[in-house]
Amino acid sequence: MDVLCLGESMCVFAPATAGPLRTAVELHAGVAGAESNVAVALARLGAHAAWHGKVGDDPFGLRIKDVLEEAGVDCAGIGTDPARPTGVYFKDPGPEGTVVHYYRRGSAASTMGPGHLDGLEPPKILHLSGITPALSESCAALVEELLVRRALAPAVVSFDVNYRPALWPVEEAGPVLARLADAADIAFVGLDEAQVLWGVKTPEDVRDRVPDAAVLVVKDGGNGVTAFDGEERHYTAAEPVDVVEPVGAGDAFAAGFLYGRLQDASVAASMRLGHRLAAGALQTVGDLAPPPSPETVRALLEDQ
Ligand code: KDG
Repeated sequence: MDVLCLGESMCVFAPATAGPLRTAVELHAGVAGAESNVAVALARLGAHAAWHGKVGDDPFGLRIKDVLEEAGVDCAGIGTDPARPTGVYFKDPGPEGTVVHYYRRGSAASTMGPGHLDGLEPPKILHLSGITPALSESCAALVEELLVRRALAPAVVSFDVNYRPALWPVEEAGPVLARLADAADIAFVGLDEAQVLWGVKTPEDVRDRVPDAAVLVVKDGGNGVTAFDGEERHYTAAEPVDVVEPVGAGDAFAAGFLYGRLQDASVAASMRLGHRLAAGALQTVGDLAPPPSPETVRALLEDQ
């Protein structure tokens, strides 16, 4: 197994035509989830990627399995909880941006806990995010077990901070997410979320807050990405794009970066592939865009 991604996936509904949820008559349905997005993007690039999580015994859970399987994700690790629903959420577009309404408390995924991955072969990379510890106490304990205590012993643990304010307040999330990011081999964080979580201003400030992550990737939207790799600092500019919808761009970046690392590409080259995947996600309404061609991937991963 190249990459095992663990987290919660949900069905997402958004107005099918412009306008707020309150008056929408038709809704567009899809599948969403930060970690499953990473698995899908990696599988589309040709990696052996699995998504582990729990869904309810309901049509939403079946839909998640169908969509991930169709994308080539290894779904053998999807558990079903007959007593709990699959989480869902709704997007409400408005003049101030899109507001998200989650219906996921008590979901099947929220019952994951320590021991969830017991007995599995360690993958090359285990990818987790800061959404999971916000789901429930048992999910938080599972992340501690896998990330801090390294229960599964993968070669690399990757952690995307992914702060979701609707799930937990900043006072609670800030210290927890800094500690978890610091325990990772590869940590991703947006500069904007780092500012909210830790009151920092620059990528260097973020490095001071997260000094121990072996590789720390600080994403600053259209301003580019700075990565700290031990003592080295790398910067790459973002690709200029007309943004259609930003959701999923962070997951796409993480997938591109991790794919580069799987191919033993340098940090700088992995950032280039991350940017290319993120650019695709920014230009599409859904979370992810089709992958670049294998020739483009190879060219981006070559050191220039
Ligand atoms: O990164 C995109 C995710 O935020 C979206 O797919 C939904 O996983 C999600 C969440 O918990 O907000």
